[in-house]
Amino acid sequence: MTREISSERFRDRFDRFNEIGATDRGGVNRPSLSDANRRARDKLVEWFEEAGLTVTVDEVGNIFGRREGKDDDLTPVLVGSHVDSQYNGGRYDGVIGVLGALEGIETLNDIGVETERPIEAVSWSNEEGVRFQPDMLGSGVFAGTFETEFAYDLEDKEGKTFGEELKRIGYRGDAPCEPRDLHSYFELHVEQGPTLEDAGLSVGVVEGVYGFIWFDAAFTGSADHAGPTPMHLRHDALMATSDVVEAVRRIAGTEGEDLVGTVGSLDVSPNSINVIPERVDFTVDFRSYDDETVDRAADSVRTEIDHAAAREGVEGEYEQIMRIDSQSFDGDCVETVAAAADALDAEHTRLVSGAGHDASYLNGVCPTAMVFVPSVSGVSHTEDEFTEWEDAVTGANVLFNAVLEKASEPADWDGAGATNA
Ligand code: HGY
Ligand code: MN
Ligand code: MN
Repeated sequence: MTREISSERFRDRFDRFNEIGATDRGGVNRPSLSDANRRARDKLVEWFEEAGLTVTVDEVGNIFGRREGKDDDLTPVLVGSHVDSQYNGGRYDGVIGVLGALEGIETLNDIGVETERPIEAVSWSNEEGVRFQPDMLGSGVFAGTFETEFAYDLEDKEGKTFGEELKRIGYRGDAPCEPRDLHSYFELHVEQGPTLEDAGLSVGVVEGVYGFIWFDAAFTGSADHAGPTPMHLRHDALMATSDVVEAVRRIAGTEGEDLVGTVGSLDVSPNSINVIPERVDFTVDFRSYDDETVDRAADSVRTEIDHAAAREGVEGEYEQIMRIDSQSFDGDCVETVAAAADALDAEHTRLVSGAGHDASYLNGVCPTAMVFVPSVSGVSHTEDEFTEWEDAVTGANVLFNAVLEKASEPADWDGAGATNA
């Protein structure tokens, strides 16, 4: 028997939540550990507590809301996403997954269902990685990939550390952030790509996530006057950078069928119209579902940086700041999502995510799967990000019924359909 959430309450919460850090163009600006992010966290804790959840904040600021089950010794089903955003990002990225998790729990409260297993809603810290790199930091520490001290020492462009900012906003919790026994993890997220919309479908059953690599890179040349300095005497950091930017596009176009490459951030100094650029700091992001493709692209771009530096007579440097392998989700959890979509008559397809998600790290801790809903025009990480509310509700219902199925599995579950709720 399928259960359905309250679309009205979900919508009301979604709109009220996105008033926090709202931008004039209909997006949100709630970067990690900013004041807006603190207000969003405060609102979430308030709603978790109103829903009767036991709230725990861990040492890197991950927020958990636990709903007890009949047998609290059973491992919990974890469900959630993140509420930090891009600078001037979208209203749906992450939020739809955290509020979708809460809405499912509220619905269980409404219908008075006590599940076999505890259910925990979660909001992971620093998923976006825009202010503090790497991204998916809170879930990465939870999965044991990063140490807590590594996270605390990360600095933003103003030299503020993650640890200081976390304490400043009051979310440096006491609970240890480390792997623990979980039954399974589910995450609802907007697709952030065109597949579902192109296919006219409302639900994506996500089978895995691309692997990716991030570099911080820089060229240091010689500043000089843009007028009297002959071209052959220049050591222009931006000219070397432009060779590498062109190379990233070429590598992505030639070294892998699904390979994508991006130079997303670039700072020029002294950044003056009539001064030859002395230094350029830039980033490189390569992704593919094939890990060897990612590694090949990384090798190629390192070679391109060395060659550009030699050609221009500048100093080149690069540092790998993020590397995560591609992930294939747990077959049983994926089938549970597909079965929930079928039971709800939600037309769906299976796909792999080009965007990174906290589920990538949870996949190393417990059986994990994701539910996607369409992004209009496939757009995301901008203020124009949009998902039809009907699709958001369908996705939240699929998530809810998949979680309910798993939370109904008793200790000695034999694999047959478990939901008796
Ligand atoms: O980079 C990503 O894919 C995610 O938004 N952190
Ligand atoms: Mn996200
Ligand atoms: Mn994102």
